[in-house]
Amino acid sequence: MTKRKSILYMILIFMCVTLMGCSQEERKNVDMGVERDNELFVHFQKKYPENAVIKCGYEDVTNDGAKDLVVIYNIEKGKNGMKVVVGGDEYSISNEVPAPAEDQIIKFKNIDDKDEIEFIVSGSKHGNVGYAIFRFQQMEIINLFGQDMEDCC
Ligand SMILES: [Ca+2]
Ligand SMILES: [Ca+2]
Repeated sequence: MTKRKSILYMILIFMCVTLMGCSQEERKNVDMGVERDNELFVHFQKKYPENAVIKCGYEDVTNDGAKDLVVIYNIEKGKNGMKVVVGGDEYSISNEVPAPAEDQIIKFKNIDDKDEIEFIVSGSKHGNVGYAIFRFQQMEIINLFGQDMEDCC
């Protein structure tokens, strides 16, 4: 009876550990906004190994049919940046713009219903919330409109 019980405990512990491991892994993937084996993601990490990636958005921001990757990453403590990794036959990386320090969200919406899809980035810093609307044109991230971005970046 004790042996059976201890085996049962071991199975229970094993199941708990496995389940916890799974859910943590899933949460990580959801948080990042892209699969970790995404080629554009891997390309960015290889090129900038010193910049830890915080959040990504995977969408065709150049309007050429190939998906691109919007990446928010850490530059130094309390300071984040954003770049676009342009997909297609050859990958290239855009200019850098400031990104929110915490709670980053990247959303895609074609706000003027034409040409490139726009992306809306929001976030906060010490409870100060801000957001900005960007468009990607001529290999540059263009800030179309911002609200309190300086307070959250
Ligand atoms: Ca594209
Ligand atoms: Ca547009």
